[in-house]
Amino acid sequence: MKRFEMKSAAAAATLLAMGAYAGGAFAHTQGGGLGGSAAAVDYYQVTCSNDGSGAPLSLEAQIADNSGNGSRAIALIQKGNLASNATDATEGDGIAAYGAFVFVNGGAGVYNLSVAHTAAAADTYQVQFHCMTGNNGTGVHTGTAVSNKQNQ
Ligand SMILES: [Ca+2]
Repeated sequence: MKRFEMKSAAAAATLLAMGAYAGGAFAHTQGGGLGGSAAAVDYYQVTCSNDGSGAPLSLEAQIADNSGNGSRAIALIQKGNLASNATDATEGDGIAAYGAFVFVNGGAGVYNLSVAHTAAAADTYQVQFHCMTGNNGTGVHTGTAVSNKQNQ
């Protein structure tokens, strides 16, 4: 377990560096790793607010599963009575190969973003998310902040 944590930290640092390179103010990415338990969940809260670009209407999110090990990483986003589930069609093909964006039209406020996986294996992943001024990820990017609440 200790060994995985060190590898995971190195992977996260690489992901962060690449995220910074890829993108300026619009790059809202979160890299992480899920441990060996199939029940592992990394839980984040993403807060959408008006940063001057406009009031948020939706949060969009997509995930890249960077570990081709038969355990699929998924991202569930939820606010109020609305939820959506992002998956990556091809595991292990690199952090730039994200799955499709999914959307929750929850307006301003706090969205729950949980990353889980389907089997007992060590997975590394990267999630990208943006608060947008239109429904279904349309409009322009607006205030987006993330905090990690659980790291497994
Ligand atoms: Ca995987």
